[in-house]
Amino acid sequence: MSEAEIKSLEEQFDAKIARDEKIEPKDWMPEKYRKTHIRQISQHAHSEIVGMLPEGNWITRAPSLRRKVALLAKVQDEAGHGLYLYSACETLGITREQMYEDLHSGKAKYSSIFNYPTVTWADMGAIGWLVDGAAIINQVPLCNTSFGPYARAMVRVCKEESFHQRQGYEIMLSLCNGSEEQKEMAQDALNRWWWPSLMMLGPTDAESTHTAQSMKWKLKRKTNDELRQQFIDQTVPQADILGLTIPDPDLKWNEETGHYDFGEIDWDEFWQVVKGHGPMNKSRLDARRNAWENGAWVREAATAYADKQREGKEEAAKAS
Ligand code: FAQ
Repeated sequence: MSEAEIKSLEEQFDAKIARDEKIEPKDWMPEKYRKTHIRQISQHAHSEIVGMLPEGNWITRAPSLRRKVALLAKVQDEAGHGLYLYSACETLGITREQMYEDLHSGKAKYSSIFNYPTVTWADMGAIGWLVDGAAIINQVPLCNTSFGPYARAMVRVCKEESFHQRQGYEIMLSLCNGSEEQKEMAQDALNRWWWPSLMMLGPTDAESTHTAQSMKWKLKRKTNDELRQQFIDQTVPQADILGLTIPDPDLKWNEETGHYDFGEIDWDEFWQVVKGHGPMNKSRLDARRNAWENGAWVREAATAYADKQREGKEEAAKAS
């Protein structure tokens, strides 16, 4: 393709983005747009699948049948979200095997938040309330992202996340209305999950390598800092209703800005976790690698069955 042809395609692409039209898989797109979408969507898919592990740990220990059914449904939804996202990503020309390989080799990232342990039942409440709460704030703008398959996947994901957030908040509410010990458990879970939930929304805008370009492409509709502030402003009144204290002595309503001011985030901890040195990184990756290896016979059996079905159809077609 000549330089003039590429320039014309780029202009048409930019005009489409400016008109808020969706980019579809068969449309021409700059190589960097394709690559950055593969990066973000595959990391998002990996986060959903790895994100099943901290809660999966509690399914057999849920305190009642009702809680067990709700938690089971939530974890299954997360598997579904991973599958829509892997499918959306495949439309950009990467295979699912390649994405899994990148996760298992440690090349691809997944969300930092899933590298923390779930030590009490209250953690199921805190994850639903805070982690799904932050995920919704991050993902609602993605329903309007410029790449069609990603935007459409996000619409359904967000509907399900809203149920997830409510089931978590309801667990917290029950614990806070329960015995003194139960309320302490809820406070302890908030203390451990608050700061990692703020980190989950990504580095500050000043430190973020991709935000500026992703905003231009309308992949991101809001910056990491904007989303973090929105999350804090939304969540503090919810903690007040629960009667819990956010573990940040610098948290204060600011009349002038109309937002909460908050304390310094420990970015060293964030980067340590992102680089693989969080409390559960090794265990999470080992679990995913083992699942892949132990599932080899299922993939082989499914492929053999599909081959047999196809051969059967071909023979039937020849005979008729
Ligand atoms: N963890 O330049 P930026 C969920 C990396 S789903 C690890 O700001 P970007 C549902 C980033 O990749 C949770 N790494 O990057 C659920 C980049 O490194 P790279 C996942 C992080 O992409 C709930 C570098 O730092 N959600 O929770 C993190 O513009 C409950 C520089 O960062 C999504 O994936 C992090 N937290 O903005 C499931 C949403 N933050 O790739 C189960 C879609 C940043 O150059 C239970 N993704 N990094 O090597 C996004 O919105 C964006 O990708 C951000 C990061 C906002 C996460």
